Formats: sequence, C-alpha cells, structure tokens
Amino acid sequence: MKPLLLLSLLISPFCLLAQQQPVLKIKGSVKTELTLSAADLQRMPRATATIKEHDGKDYTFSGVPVQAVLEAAGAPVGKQLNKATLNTCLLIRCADGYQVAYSLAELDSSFTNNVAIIADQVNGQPLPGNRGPFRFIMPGEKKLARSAFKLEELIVVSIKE
Ligand SMILES: Nc1nc2c(c(=O)[nH]1)N[C@H]1C(S)=C(S)[C@@H](COP(=O)(O)O)O[C@H]1N2
Ligand SMILES: [Mo]
Repeated sequence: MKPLLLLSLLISPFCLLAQQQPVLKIKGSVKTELTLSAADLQRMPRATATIKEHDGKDYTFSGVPVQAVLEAAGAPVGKQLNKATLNTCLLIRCADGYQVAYSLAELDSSFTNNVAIIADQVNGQPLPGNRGPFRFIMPGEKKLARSAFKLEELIVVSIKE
C-alpha cells in the first residue's frame, strides 16, 4: 500500500471526529443523560424570549424551553419541584470556560413567568459563530450575565450543606 494512502486511512477517523456536529449535554443528577444535536433541539417544543442587549436593542431568540430539556432528562419539574427537591440547581458550562448557576425553581413555569430557553436562533437567524451554536437566554433579568453563550453542558446538581 502507498504510504500516503495508508496515512489518510489512519487519520480519517480523527477527521470524522473533528467534524462532529455540536451538541449540548445534559448530565448530573438526572434519570437520563442527554446529548442533543441542533436537529434534536429543532424537534422539541419551541418558545421565544426577548432580551435587550448592550447596544440597547431588543433581540428575539427562539429555541427550546429549558424546562422541556430538564423534563426530557428526568430532572424535577413542575409538581416534582417540592420541599424534597428545591435544592436542585443547574450549572451551565460553556466552551470558553464560563460557568453560571440557576436553581431549578428559577427555570420552572410553576414558579416564574420568565421562560428561559436554549436558543439556537436570534431574529430568525442562526446564532453568530462567536455566540453559538446554543445560548441560554433568561428574559426578565437586569443583567445579561447569566445569558451564557457557547453552551456545552447543563449539569443538574442537588446541593446540601
Ligand atoms: N460563554 C459566555 N457567556 C457569556 C459571557 C462569557 O464571558 N462567556 N459573558 C456574560 C456577560 S457578563 C454578559 S454581560 C453577556 C453579554 O455579553 P457581551 O457584553 O459580550 O454582549 O453575556 C454573558 N454570557
Ligand atoms: Mo457582563
């Protein structure tokens, strides 16, 4: 076999790995860990959320309600968020190392009218590369700091002192 052919055969699995589609992982204290691709998110329930960015303009994001993702993973939602489970938190980890936390009650429609979403579009377009492919959008906050972009992992953590 020619050395060049042999080399390309050897490295092709690694090229395939490098080309893999971006995914969002939901892990930690869940019944079922999930790895969601952009296509998976398109098939789930959808919602919109509008936030004002630092340029002072409103931007309407669309994506999947965070609660729907948590429910799909078997994390406590709705009536399951009770005295026994209200210490459950969501840690968000981003590709640039940024991390922020919410308590699950902040993300649940039985506690708040602010519907947080995993956004994959803004004003009808895919998120720009330096902000995508997925961004956590939390409407109704005075600061944008918890609307984390470049999402990689949502980790459900039950905290107790
Ligand atoms: N992944 C990631 N998301 C992030 C940040 C970050 O550094 N990394 N910064 C946060 C902060 S502090 C703000 S104010 C908003 C808006 O960031 P911008 O000022 O770059 O528009 O994004 C939030 N999301
Ligand atoms: Mo910020």
